[in-house]
Amino acid sequence: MDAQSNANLYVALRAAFPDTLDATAIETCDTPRPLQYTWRDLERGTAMLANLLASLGLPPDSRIAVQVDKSVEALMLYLAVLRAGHVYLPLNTAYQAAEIEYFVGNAEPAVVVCSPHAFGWVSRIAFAAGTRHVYTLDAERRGTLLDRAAYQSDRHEPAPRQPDDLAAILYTSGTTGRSKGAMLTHRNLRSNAEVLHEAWGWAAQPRGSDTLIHALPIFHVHGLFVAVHGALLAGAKMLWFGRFDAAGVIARLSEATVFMGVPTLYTRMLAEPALARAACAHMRLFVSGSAPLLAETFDAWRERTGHTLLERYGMSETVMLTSNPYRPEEGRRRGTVGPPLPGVQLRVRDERGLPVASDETGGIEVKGPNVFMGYWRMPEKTAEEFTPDLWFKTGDVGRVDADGWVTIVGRSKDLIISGGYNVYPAEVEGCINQLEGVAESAVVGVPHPDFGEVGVAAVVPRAGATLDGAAIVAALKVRIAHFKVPRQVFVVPELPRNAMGKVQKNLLRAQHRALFA
Ligand code: MCA
Ligand code: AMP
Repeated sequence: MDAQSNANLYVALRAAFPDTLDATAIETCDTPRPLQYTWRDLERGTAMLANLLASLGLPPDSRIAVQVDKSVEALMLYLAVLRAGHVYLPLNTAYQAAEIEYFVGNAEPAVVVCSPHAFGWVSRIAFAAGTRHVYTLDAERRGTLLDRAAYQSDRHEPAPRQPDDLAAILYTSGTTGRSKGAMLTHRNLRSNAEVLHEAWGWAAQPRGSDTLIHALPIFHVHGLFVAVHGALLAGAKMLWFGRFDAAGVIARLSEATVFMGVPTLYTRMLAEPALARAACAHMRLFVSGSAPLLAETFDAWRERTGHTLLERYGMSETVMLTSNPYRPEEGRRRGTVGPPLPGVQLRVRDERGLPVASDETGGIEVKGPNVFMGYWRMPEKTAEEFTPDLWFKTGDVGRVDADGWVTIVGRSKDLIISGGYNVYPAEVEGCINQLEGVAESAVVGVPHPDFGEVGVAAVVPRAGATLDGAAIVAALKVRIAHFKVPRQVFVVPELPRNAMGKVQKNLLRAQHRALFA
């Protein structure tokens, strides 16, 4: 089956590999010595992993849940899952036992891959949930996954997939506190990758001439789909960082042409004296997204490097929605996320669901081949998030000007975006409220110079109980991913409420907004 008749995303990515498979596809930058992976290594490695999965005799829609440190082999596992026709379920390495237990219980994966050091607790959770296969993989290429794959053939025919077959499930926390698995299809991912291939100038370069610095995690849309698909579809080499390191990335910019980051990565690079025009002279594109980009970061970047950041906007449920233009003559603008990408429809509605005039603010709704199929096994939640005429309600608040350019002004969903990670106050409050002696709590986001925004909690003790903010932080750190834990916890006699009894989070936000200034 060829790329025309088989909608498997891997087929499209593979078709873009350069003719010379012996060229370097990925070079590691922060391993003890640099490792070079050729395109042939990607082809063979993903075939062996796909054959291992095939040997398990799983039904096509089986979920393969993966919580491992970033490595090229972890990337190959993602590609192998696509290739084998299964559904990839990436999990943030920061998630702790209770979080993993929820995801595994909800998604019922056939296979779980985790770090060797986490095998004990992860396998207990997985086997209890009915998972039959648990493999391990660490960043040094050790573990049972590769041991087993080593016996497999390095040839594999990509499994036939239809455009609407599932390719991945990405969990995004919900405003009610429970995470929902966004179901993304081969069509969603492929259409978005192809649109970005044109929109960001990959297509206009001679194939194989670009080099992407990849320094984002590969368990979220930005690092896994936007960056990886962009590079693979262009036959571009990747300079691969297991962890983001500002000085390390700057030192490799002279070999690269494209970089993608969340705003925190840009502010951290701006803090490095080595960031200068000369260091960026070889670059053609810097992309920012996943969180609001401050005007001062946009300006400082232009001033220091001579490059204008290209800001774009997207979601786990929709992949990329809008983008500032690639071509400088079309003008990248500060403060806007640009017009909708080709094929994406975007509209703004007021609270009653009625259209607003241009430049008026309202809820952003979208439609297009990139929009997900719904939340895994949550038809009611899915129905709630779509309008009757099937537009997806993003929960972002914004406006569109007369030329169609979109500006995000806020969110109707109660969400904190910290260093590009989403933190849902409802989830954190739920966790705090279960602690002994807690009557109730409220978590709000406040400005932070490094992470853009961080959570701060106000906690009310039960009558007669004595609470300590630091002890609450410590208790949370063994229960939830550390990036979700409020930076500061205030013990207060009561929460500010309005006449209806609703907690006035805006007052809490105002009270603490200068905490990290
Ligand atoms: C780490 N910590 C954080 C964060 N990251 N706290 C709040 N927010 C964060 N983002 C905490 C750790 O738990 C730890 O706390 C302490 O900070 C230091 O951790 P460390 O691992 O050393 O941090 P780091 O390596 O410096 O990580 C910061 C980072 C990372 C590089 C900015 O957060 C990152 O890679 N962010 C990118 C996230 C991303 O890819 N988002 C895309 C989502 P403790 O000491 O207590 O343990 S996709 C998306 O949003 C949509 C679709 C889109 O539009 O792209
Ligand atoms: P996630 O669910 O993790 O994929 O996060 C998606 C959310 O990130 C969106 O709904 C927005 O609130 C936010 N987001 C992504 N890109 C931008 C951007 N360029 N500016 C402001 N917010 C953004």
